[in-house]
Amino acid sequence: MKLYTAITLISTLIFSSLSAHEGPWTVARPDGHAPISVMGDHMHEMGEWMVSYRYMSMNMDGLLKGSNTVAPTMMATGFMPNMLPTEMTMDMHMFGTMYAISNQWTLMGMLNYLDNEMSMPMGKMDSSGLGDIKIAGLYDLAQWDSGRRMHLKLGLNLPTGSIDEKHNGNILGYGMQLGSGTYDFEPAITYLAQTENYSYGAQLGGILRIGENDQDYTLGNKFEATLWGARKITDSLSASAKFDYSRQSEVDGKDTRMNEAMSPALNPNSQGRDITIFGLGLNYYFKDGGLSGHRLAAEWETPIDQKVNGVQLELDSVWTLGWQYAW
Ligand SMILES: [Cu+2]
Repeated sequence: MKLYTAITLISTLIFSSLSAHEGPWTVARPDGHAPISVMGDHMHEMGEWMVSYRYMSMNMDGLLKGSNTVAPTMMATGFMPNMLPTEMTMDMHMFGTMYAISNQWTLMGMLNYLDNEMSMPMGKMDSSGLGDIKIAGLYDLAQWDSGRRMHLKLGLNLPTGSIDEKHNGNILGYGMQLGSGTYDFEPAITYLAQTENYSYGAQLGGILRIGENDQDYTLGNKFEATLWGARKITDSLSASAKFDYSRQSEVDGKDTRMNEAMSPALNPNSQGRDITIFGLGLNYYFKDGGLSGHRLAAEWETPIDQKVNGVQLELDSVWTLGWQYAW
């Protein structure tokens, strides 16, 4: 219930006619960009370029069955105790670029490098390498004079990441693979609003997998809703709070190289989750001087509610650090 109260509160803030500022929405302030974990939140003006780098570190610890903590035993989980994950870290390096071909369309591309590590009583395993490449077009839907605007994202995930990652010759679980193996359609709609000292945003998006990969399985489709608000503290610094709800279904089909009875990591029904995350962030915008056009941002996120499909590690925290430069 806490969640719904929070969402109602934030929605009210966004949609009520709070003293919106005069003139169109502007990017030229620290909260002109969303919290750093939000993708495709802003557009550019015709001819403008942006490059960005994000480092994201996700930490998982302890086991959940549904929404309850479970003991790492055969009895409680139905899996071999020595093949139950105890912790996992996923580090991601994300390199992005944006270019506005017109005032209506901004194109973006993102390349990820992943570094995963998972521990089980039988040992540690890791995988690393290029992930899936994402391309997208952002289309300006509407701009109002009172500091509001709305845009659509049409994104495509290209299956460049490996789904054949192994450890000592054995195929690693779904979560340790570097890509989905499928072309995925990633649409989103984003609404932005600014007042003199505050800004708000809402984004609804999803991942729709197209077909199955060459191992005859499809990762779950995903739905995601994000709401954030930020306070401009100075002309260069803003602080943000964010709620993010996402739901991803289990794997459809299965990778026949994996023995699904051995470990939840190898089980198609122990993938995907319902999760609500709360995040706190800071954006810094270099307005003038030699670093004009550069931005730095940091965000820390932690779940307030999660329910996994089957048996899975519990998400503990996510850190995202980012640099962006537009010209
Ligand atoms: Cu940009």
